Amino acid sequence: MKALEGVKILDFTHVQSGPTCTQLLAWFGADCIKVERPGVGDATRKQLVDVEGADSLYFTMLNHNKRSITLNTKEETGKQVLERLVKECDVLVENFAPGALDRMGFTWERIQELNPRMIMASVKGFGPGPYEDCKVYENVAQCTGGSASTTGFLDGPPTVTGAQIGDSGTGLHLALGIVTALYQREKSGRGQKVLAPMQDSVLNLCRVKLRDQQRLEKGPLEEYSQFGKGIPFGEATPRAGNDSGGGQPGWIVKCKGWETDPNAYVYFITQAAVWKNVCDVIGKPEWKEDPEYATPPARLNKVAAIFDTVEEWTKTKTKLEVMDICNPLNIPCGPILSMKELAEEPSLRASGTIVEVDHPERGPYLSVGCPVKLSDSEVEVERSPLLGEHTDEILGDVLGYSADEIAQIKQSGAV
Ligand code: CAO
Repeated sequence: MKALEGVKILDFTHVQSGPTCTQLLAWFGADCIKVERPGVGDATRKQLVDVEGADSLYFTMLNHNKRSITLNTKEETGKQVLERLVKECDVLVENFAPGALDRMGFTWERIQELNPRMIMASVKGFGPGPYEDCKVYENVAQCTGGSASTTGFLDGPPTVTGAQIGDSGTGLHLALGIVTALYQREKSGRGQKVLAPMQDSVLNLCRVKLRDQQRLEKGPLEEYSQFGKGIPFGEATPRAGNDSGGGQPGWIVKCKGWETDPNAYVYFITQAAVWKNVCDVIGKPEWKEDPEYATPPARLNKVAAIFDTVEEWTKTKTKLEVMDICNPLNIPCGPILSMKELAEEPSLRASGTIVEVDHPERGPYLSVGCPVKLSDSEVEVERSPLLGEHTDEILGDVLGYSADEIAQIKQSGAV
C-alpha cells in the first residue's frame, strides 16, 4: 500500500512547477491523470529535444508515474468529459496563466457545484495584487521573490541560481498544501482552494534574508565578510557571495586541481565550536590561544585573510581528501560536486535518488527519483506516459464510458 493510494488527481499542469507537484503526489501513490491538449500535449514534450521524435528529458523527468489522457477542454464534448473527471477526482492541480480555467468555464464556483469535496490547487506567478495577471517563469520568480537580489557577489549584478526554486520550489509548497487540504477534508468533508504563488514560495525560501533585512536596520551585519572588509552596508540585504547564511563564517576555497577542474573547490566553515581543530588542520596551531584569533569577535575583521590561509591548505588536498580529514574533526565542509559526479555517485543510486528509467522512444535515461523517503510507502519510479497513452483506459475504467461512447468521443475530435 502507498501513502496516497486511492487519491485521484486531475493533473492539469504543464511545464515545471505544477508537474513537480503532481509527480511527488504520484510517487506517494496517488493516481495522477494528466490532461493534455490533443496532438500537442505539455509544451515541454518538445522542448530541448535530444532524441529526435522522442519526448524530451525536460518532460520525462517531470512526469513519472502519471497517466496521460488527451482532451480538448475548449470543445463541448471535451468539457463534458472534464466535468466527469472533476466529479471523479479528489484534487485538481493546475498552473495555467491566470484566468485560463475560468475562460474554459471551470470557475471555482462551478467546480464546487460539480464536486464539493474537490481540492483545487493552483500555482500562479503572484498572489492577489498588482501583478496577479502576469505570466511567470522560473527566473522571473527568482527575481521577484528576493533570491536574485541576495545572490551573487557584492560587486556583481543580481544572479539567478541553478536550483529551480521558483518552479520546483513552488511545486513542493503546493504538494504540501494539497496533502494538508486532504487531511482537513477528512474532518470537514469539504474541499478547498490551495494557492502557491511563485513569488511567495521563493520569498519563503529566502526567509533568512528578510531576517537580515530587519537586523540591518539595527546596524551592520557583522557576520557578512563585507563587514570584515570595512565596506559600508546600504539599505537592503546585500549579495553575500559565498558567505554562509547562519552566522558561522564560511567560504568556497580552491582544492588540488582547481587550475583545470572547475569544480575542484570545497565549502569550508570555520565553526566556532571547533576553531581549535580548524587551527590544527590548516597548520596554524598558534592561532588557538592568540587573542587576535581565539574568539569569534576577534576574527571578524580578518575572515577573508583566514580563508586565504585555509585555502593554502586546501590547495594541497583534493576536495574529497578535505572532506575525509575534516569530517572526523566535526569541521563542516562540502565538496563542490558536479552533475557528472552526482550522476555517478553509488550511494545516490542505491537510495533511489538517482534512477535509471527505460523509455520506449528514447531508451534508458537518468532521472532524479523521489527525494523524500517514506519507510512504509516505497517509491517505484515509472517512465512518463506517451501523449494520450491512457486515454481509452481513463475514459473506460475511471469514467465508466462504454466502448460505443468512447468511439463517439473520439469521433468528435475531443481526445
Ligand atoms: N484543451 C484546450 N485548451 C487548453 C488545454 C486543453 N487540454 N490545455 C490548455 N489549454 C489552453 C488554455 O486554456 C489557454 O487558453 P486561453 O489563453 O485561451 O485561456 C492556453 O491553452 C494557454 O495556456 P497558458 O496561458 O497557461 O499557457 P502559456 O504557454 O501561454 O503560458 C505559463 C505558460 C507557464 C507562463 C503560464 O501558464 C503561467 O503563468 N502559469 C502560472 C505560473 C507558472 O506555473 N509558471 C511556471 C511555469 S514553469 O516555468
